[in-house]
Amino acid sequence: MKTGFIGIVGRPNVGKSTLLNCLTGEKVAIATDKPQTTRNRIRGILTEEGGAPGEGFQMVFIDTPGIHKPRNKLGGFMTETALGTLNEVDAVVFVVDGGLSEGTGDRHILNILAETGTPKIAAVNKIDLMPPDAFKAVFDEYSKLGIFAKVIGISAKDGTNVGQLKEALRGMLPEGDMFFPPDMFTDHPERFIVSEIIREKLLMYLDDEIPHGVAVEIESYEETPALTKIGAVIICEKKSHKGIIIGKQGRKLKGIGMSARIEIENLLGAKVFLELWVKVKENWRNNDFTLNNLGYNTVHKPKP
Ligand SMILES: Nc1nc2c(ncn2[C@@H]2O[C@H](COP(=O)(O)OP(=O)(O)OP(=O)(O)O)[C@@H](O)[C@H]2O)c(=O)[nH]1
Ligand SMILES: [Mg+2]
Repeated sequence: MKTGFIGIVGRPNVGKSTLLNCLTGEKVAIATDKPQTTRNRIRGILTEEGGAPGEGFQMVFIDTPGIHKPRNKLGGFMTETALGTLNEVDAVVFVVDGGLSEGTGDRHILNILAETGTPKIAAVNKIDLMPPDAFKAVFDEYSKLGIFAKVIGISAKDGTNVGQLKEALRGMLPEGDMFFPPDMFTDHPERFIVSEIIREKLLMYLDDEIPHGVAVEIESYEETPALTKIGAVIICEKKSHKGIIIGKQGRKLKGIGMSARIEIENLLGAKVFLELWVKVKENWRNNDFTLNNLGYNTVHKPKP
């Protein structure tokens, strides 16, 4: 069968994580309207065994942080993680927001992609928001670069043309054995997904600069037959941010906790008791020790 790894890369907020979820049919990655939502590589697996001989495949998608000009060590880790993926996969999907004009950020990534030998597809996303004539111009622009084996207009939100993208990617993968059991859709531990769900609710409930400065650390995780008890610390950068996160009479934090708990219960199929604390760690995004503790530490060196 066809098996391989596929990197999903692009600028922040273009819809990479939404695409990962659409491709796998599962909510593997958190996706919000805030740029720089994804901070690690997120792996999602899609296996199709049936059909005619030779039609089966296993695709391991690697969603990556949005590539941007870093302003702190966390941003540096994120961009390095994304770029390090390019040479470690069998195919790359470069996602662009069709509604945005090409910026210096895109040109920077395009230059890197042009030098990367891995086969590439450009996915012009959010076509549901684009008038058809606008798509034609973007399609021509990316086609004439000569970097991409294919340019496809998609909507990761409603699934338009995502099947076509999948088909094109299948054709790029080598023959091989499965890397993961066929029913597995991610290899991330539940604790990690739980911390991401809490972070997603924080991003959704908070405005302005605070979301970028929060992180979630699972402190305790206890499974009993009756319920799963989870204790998590929300790290933020300023005392004033802590006050905003907690809210008047603790209302904001309560809302965040409740919506996270409902989703975690769905994920685990168990009753959950979720306890959240908020801690201030000034400038943690530049603190190696804290970054390391939070798992923002793996340096991906491209293959020689
Ligand atoms: N209308 C529309 N919105 C989309 C589409 N795909 C993604 N979005 C929205 O775009 C926003 C960003 O989506 P994400 O999937 O988080 O984007 P990302 O590229 O993973 O972002 P980072 O992780 O921050 O780099 C969210 O509000 C999505 O709902 C699409 O096809 N159409
Ligand atoms: Mg993302």
